[in-house]
Formats: sequence, C-alpha cells, structure tokens
Amino acid sequence: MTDTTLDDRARAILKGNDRGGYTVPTHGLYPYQWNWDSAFAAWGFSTFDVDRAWTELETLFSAQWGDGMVPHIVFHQASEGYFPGPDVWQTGTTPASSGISQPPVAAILARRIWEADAAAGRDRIAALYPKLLAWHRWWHDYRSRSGAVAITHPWESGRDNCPDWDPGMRNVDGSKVGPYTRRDTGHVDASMRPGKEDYDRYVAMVQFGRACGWDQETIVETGPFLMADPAITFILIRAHRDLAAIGAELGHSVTELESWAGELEAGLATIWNPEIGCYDARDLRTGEFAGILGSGGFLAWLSGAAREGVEETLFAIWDKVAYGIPSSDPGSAHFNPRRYWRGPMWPVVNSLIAMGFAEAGNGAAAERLRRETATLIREHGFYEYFDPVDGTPCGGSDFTWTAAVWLTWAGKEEGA
Ligand code: 2M8
Repeated sequence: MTDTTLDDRARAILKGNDRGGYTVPTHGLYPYQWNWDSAFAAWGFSTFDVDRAWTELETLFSAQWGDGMVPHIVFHQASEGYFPGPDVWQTGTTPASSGISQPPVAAILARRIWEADAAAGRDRIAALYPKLLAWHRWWHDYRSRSGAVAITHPWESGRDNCPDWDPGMRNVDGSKVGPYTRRDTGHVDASMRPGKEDYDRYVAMVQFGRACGWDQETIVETGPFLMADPAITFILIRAHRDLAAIGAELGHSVTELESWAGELEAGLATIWNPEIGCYDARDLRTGEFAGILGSGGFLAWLSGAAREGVEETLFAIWDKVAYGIPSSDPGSAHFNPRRYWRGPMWPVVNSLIAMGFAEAGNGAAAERLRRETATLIREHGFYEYFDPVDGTPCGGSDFTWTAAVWLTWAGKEEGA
C-alpha cells in the first residue's frame, strides 16, 4: 500500500469506529468510549474533520463526574461484548461509566487540535477549558499526594499488565471474587492478553471501589492497590503546562496549574530509583520499587524531566529490539514480546515519546522512532500493538489510536 492509500485507510478506520459523537477503540474487543483513546481519536480527526475532533472531546467530558474525574470508560450503549461492563462497575452515573480515570493526555492533544483550528476552535476550547481544569484539579487532589502521581488500579495507568505493577498486584487478593466470564479472550488470542490471576485481581479492585460507593478518599487511603506511576506523572506535568498555555491564551490566570506542575516536578525525586538509574514505578503501600526499565521511563522527555544518564540507560533497551520502544526491557525476565503491555511496542505510546524527543532537541531519535513505527504499520496495518522483536501484529485490528497516530505522526515523512 502507498502512504496515500494508508492515509485513506486510516481515515476510514476513524470513521468506521465512529458511533456518533464518540469513537470505539476497535470493533468487537472494545465496544465503548475509552478516555485516552478518545483524545488520540480527536487528534486524528483534527487532520481531516476538526469539528468532529472537538465533538469527540466534548462527548468524553459529558461523562465527567461532579468531583472532576473523567472516567476511563463511558458506557454509552449496552453491549454484551465486554467485561467488566456497567453492571459490574455500578457507579450510578449518567451516562454509565467506570469508577477510575486514565492518562490525562486530553489537554496535550487539545492544544495541538486548537493549533490546527486557531480561529474557529477558540469557542470550543474555551468551553472545554473549565472541564479540563476540573479534571486536572481532581488529579491534584486525589492522585498527587505522594509527590508523584498514584494510580489505584492498573487500568488507570492505561498500561494495564506491564511489569511495573507487579509489586502492588502481588498484594491484591483475587481469590474471593467469585465467578465471572471474560469477553476479551473471545476476540483475541489469550496468549496476548493478561492472565486469569491478573483478571481476578483487577475484578477484586473493582469490587472494592463498588463496595465503598467509589469514594476516592477511601480508595486512596485503604484500597487494595496504590502505586506511583512515572508515565502518568510525566504526562500530567506536561498536560498541566499545556493547559496553562491554553488558559493564558484565553486570558485566565494559570498560577494554580503552574504550581501543580512544579509540585509534581519536585515529587519526581520520590520515584527516582538509583539502583536502575531511572524513574521507576513504586508501591506506595510498601515503598517497594518495581525495578523496571521500559516505555514509562521514556516519557520523561515529554515533561522535560530526563536526568543525565537516563538516555544512556534507556536507549540501551531500545537497541535490543528492531521496532520501536518496547513496554519493558527485553533483557529482563518479565519481558514477553506479545503479551499486551509486558513487552510489545505500542504506536500510541511511541508517538508521545517521540513528541518528547523532538521537543528536547533529539530530532534523530524522534525520526528513528517514527520510521520504525511507520514500517510496522506499512507492513501489517493498523494493529493495536506489535511484537518489537519480529514485528508480528498483535491484539485488535483497525485500531482507532493506531490510525490516529499514523495521520498525525507516523505517516508524516520528514519534511513532508
Ligand atoms: C486496554 O485496556 C482495557 C481496560 O481499560 C482492557 O484491556 O479491557 C488498554 O490498552 C488501555 O490503555 C486502552 O485504553 C483500552 C482501549 O484501547 O484497552
């Protein structure tokens, strides 16, 4: 396929996954609206239908909770095809939604969408601004108390079963969750998905949230899982700054956003693991570091937080694979090149990492990453993720965020 045909195909995927005001990540496997997938979908739409891009974000924020949280899944329409659905979460919200959030990339990408729609987009971004601000406040109030950003469920990280969460997961009791039926393994090969023990624990955490009426204080203080996530910390620092830039342009005072970004920057010291020479996930119940090098650490450049030595440490793991940045170190015992977030390369995360490289002045690394990602998409199509060693496409096909990052980044030849 030529790149022009791929552009057409990517646009067709976005339109095909459009369910009217929101986009599903892929047909079958994920039948609802996911938080960060939608922000990427909006970015993709902005390359050919900017009105539809704003609508995607507006629909997502229509599900915002009273306390500012924007849920990780919005269950707009009933579907039998996904577990756990709204009957399991029981959050009691309208529209029905999950009770946790997901990486706050919306402000980062909304700023780019506004750049593509400078004059006409002003009213749309002005209406979204207070909602974005309320969500950022929620991250500050409920998830940033340890210095770095904490997650209360691996699903909140978006990098669900990456080895970063193993220390926290070990302490979650999944033995009493009772029977349930997974749907994901009916759509894709079970060897590419999290295992049964992982799911038992995921469900136990949902049951805890449900039992306390999704009270965030209780979940943070006494829930079964609380880990500091370097990736969301970097993303939120960057998102606070992008939202501050949007706010300043709209004439708002942004000192609060700037101070939240500064607090998180100072908090990065709490997740620096000298043993691996990098920022690291940390279990906030026990203090234990995960000891994992992977794509989470590579997001440091997105927030401008990469310290001296980090590049050497991290680029050594990139050099061990042929295609893009793997979710975890191929040299470690945890690495599995095809099991979801335990090793594969995800074009969507690679697009954020490349954004950081480019802005830090490392254009060569950004271009290498773009080229490696583009090769996979050209050879195999718009898959959810890929084996970084031999390039095998994995997970769902015709994937919204892979199509979106093709249009916005991977498919853009240098100088084109
Ligand atoms: C995956 O997560 C969901 C749970 O949220 C799942 O496996 O059921 C993750 O890759 C997540 O980051 C993504 O947003 C979601 C939809 O693409 O799928």
